[in-house]
Amino acid sequence: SSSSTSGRGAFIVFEGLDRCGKSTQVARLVDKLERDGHKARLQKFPDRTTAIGKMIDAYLQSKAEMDDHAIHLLFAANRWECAAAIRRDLDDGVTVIADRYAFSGIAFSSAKGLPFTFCLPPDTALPLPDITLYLTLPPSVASQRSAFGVERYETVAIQTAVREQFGLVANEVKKRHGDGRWVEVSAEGSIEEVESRIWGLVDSVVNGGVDGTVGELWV
Ligand code: ADP
Ligand code: FDM
Ligand code: MG
Repeated sequence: SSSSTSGRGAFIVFEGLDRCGKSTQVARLVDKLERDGHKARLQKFPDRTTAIGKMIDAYLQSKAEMDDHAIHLLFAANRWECAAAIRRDLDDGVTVIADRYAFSGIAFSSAKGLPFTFCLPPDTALPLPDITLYLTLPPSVASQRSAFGVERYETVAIQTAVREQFGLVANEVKKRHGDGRWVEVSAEGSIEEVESRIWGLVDSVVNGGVDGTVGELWV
């Protein structure tokens, strides 16, 4: 592929409820891009390897309690500590595939009752994803999958509230950045079926369909 010589990499974000298949699909997509000759890197959010990430990990495993506002800001801080590396990689022609991003931050915190006026500002001016693929799966199906319920937030009631907030987040992205920045993808069916839907959408983005410069979220 010529993508690594024809400009910057694409910034592609995957979002969706817990257990909808994000981590499975991002891993397969990074492999596929590399096989096709692209430079690609997977970036998980939260990045649990950093000092902030370890605090987040303890919170998600219910080993630590935290004020809702404080943990929201830690999730955002965890993105900021990765932001420069994402921009650098994109500039170097690396396609960055993120497993969750700021949109999870807003959806989960607002599902707990925090207002959008509090939730959006901390992520302002983070690298703007070229496209966000929002994988959809009924919470009743997701909850049947292995390991559901292990971490905080993994209840059908919370997931249903988060799904409603993701709808509002989608509207915000489309309003501020255009309809094309947020695409819903059905996560129902086999891993291979979901994968081919995703490849169909990602193809034009990685093969030249991005703006010259990386934008800024909410700006
Ligand atoms: P997420 O990262 O969105 O929480 P995962 O990719 O970890 O989801 O998938 C959750 C579980 O469901 C894993 O056990 C995974 O193997 C399984 N899984 C993923 N995609 C599918 C699919 N299309 N059909 C059935 N099971 C799936
Ligand atoms: N989560 C994730 C948030 O609450 N805020 C955020 O900003 C982000 C990125 O953390 F329950 C939640 C969403 C999910 C958990 O789980 C992360 P995975 O399995 O690592 O994606
Ligand atoms: Mg995952």
